[in-house]
Amino acid sequence: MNTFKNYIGGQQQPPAGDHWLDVFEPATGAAYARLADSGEADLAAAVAAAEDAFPNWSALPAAERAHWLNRLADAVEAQHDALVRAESIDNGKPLALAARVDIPRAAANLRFYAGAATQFASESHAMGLGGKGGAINYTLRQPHGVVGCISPWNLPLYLFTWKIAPALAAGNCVVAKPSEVTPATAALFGQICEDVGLPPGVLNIVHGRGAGIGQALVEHPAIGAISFTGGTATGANIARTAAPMFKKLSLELGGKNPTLIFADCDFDAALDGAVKAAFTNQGEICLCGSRILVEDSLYERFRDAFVEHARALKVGDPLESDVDLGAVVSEPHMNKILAAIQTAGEEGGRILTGGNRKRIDGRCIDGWFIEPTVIEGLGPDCRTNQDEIFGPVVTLAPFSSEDEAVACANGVRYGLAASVWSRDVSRCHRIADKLEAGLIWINCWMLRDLRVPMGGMKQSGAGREGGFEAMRFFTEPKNVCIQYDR
Ligand code: TXE
Repeated sequence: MNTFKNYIGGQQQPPAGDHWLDVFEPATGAAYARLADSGEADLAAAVAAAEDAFPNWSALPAAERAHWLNRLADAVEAQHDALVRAESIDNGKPLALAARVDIPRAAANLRFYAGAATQFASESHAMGLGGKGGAINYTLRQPHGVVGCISPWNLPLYLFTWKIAPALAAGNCVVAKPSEVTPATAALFGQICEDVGLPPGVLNIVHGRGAGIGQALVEHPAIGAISFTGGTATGANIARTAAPMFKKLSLELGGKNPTLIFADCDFDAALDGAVKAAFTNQGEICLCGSRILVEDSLYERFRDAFVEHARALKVGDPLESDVDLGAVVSEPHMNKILAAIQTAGEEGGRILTGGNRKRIDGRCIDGWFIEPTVIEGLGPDCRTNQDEIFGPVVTLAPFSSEDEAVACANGVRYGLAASVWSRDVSRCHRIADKLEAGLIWINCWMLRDLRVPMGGMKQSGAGREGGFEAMRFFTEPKNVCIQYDR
C-alpha cells in the first residue's frame, strides 16, 4: 500500500503522532493508500521550517525564485505520465482529462508565476502640492512571511499549484494543506521538490483532515495570509476563525452557474459547450454550468439534442482511454449527489435521462459512478436550482425574454461564473454587464487566460486569484511618501 507522508523542512516525514488516514480509489471504492493524519506538532515543525527559510527566500532576486518555479515545472512535465495516473486513481477523473488539463495546467501555473515573479511591479504616484513643491509616493510590496494554502479535491494538483506558485513567486514561504480526499499528486509534488533540491522549508506540505490540521493552520498565529478553495460552508468557517486575527484571506468557493442559450446561437457550438460545461470532471468543477436556460423558441430542439448527447457519454473506468466520465470523488459525495437527485424528484422535476448510480462491470463494480442526469420542470427557486450539487446533474428550463433569463441567472446566492451563447454581439455585452458573476464566457466555456482575475461575487467568495491579483494578495503594500521643494 502507498504511504503519503508530509513534506517538511525539505524531507518526507511521517506524522509525529503516527496517525494515518485511508485514501480511497473512487473507481473501485477500495482503500489504496494511507495518508499522514497530521497534528499540531507537524504544523509547528512546518511553520518553524518556513520561518527559518523565509529570510533567504524573500531576499533572493526575483529571477532566482522564477528559476526554482521553472525547475519545478520542468520536473512536473518530466513526470507527466506518473502524475496523470496518480491523479486519475486518486480522484476518479478520466485519465485523458488529467493528461489534457490537470497536469499540464499544474506545470503552466508554475511557469506563469515564474514569469510573474520577474514582471511584478509596484506603483508610484506623483502629487502636486499647489506651488509648494510636490511629493512622490511609491509602494513597496513585501511578502507576508509564512502563508497557508488550502486546496480541494476536484482539481487536486491544478489548484494546489495555482495557490503555492504565486505565494512563492512573491517571496513567501508556504505551509500547504491539500485535500485529504485526493492527496496523491501533492504528495508526489513534495517528492519532486525534494528531488530538485528546493531550499528546505520554502514549501511545506502537511496532510490530514480539514477539521484537524486544516483548522489548526487557519488558527496558527504565525500564518499571516490564507488562500482557500473549497466549499462555501468551509469558507465561512475559515473567515469566522481568521477575521478576528486580521489575517489576509482569499476565498474561492462554490457556484451554481447558469448557461444561457439564445435562439440565435450557433446551435452545434452551444450544444457542445453546454454538454462540456455540465459534465466535465463529472460536474465537479466550481465553474461547471449546472442550470441551463434556453430561449423558449429553441427549447424543445435543444433539450432533445442535449439529452441525446448526455445519454451518449460513456461513464466508465477512468483508466480506460475512451471514457467521458469517471467516478465521483467519494462515497459520501456520491450519496449527497444521489440525495439531491431524489430531492429534485420530490420537487416535481422530471428526469429526462440518468438519475441513478451506475454499476460498471469488472474491477470497478463497487466504484462510485453516477449517470449523467438531466432534469426539467423545476422553477428557479427550488433547492435543486439553488444548492450546489457538484456532480453530473443539470436542470433545463425555458425563458421567454432576455430580462427573465438574466433575473433567473442572477437569482441564486452564488455568483462565480456564467456562459452566454448568442450571435447578437450587442446582446452579449448587455447581458455580461448585468450578470452577477466573476467570470463570464461568451460563446465559450472554461477558456482561461491566467492573467485575468479569477473568483466570484456574492457567496462564491472574497478576493480574486489569477495574474497579478494573486501576487498582490500575497504581498503587503507599504507606501513611502517623499516630499520635495516645500
Ligand atoms: O470541501 P471542503 P468538501 C464544494 C462542493 C462540495 C462542497 C463540500 O459543493 O460538495 O464544497 O466539499 C479543507 N479549516 N466544493 O466538504 O471541506 C479540506 O481538508 C481549514 C467546491 O469536500 O471545503 C480541504 O483541503 N480547512 C470547490 C479543503 O478545505 C478545512 C471544490 C476543501 O474542503 C476545514 C471542492 C477547516 N475547518 C468542493 N474544513 C470549489 N470551489 O472548487 C475542511 N478544510
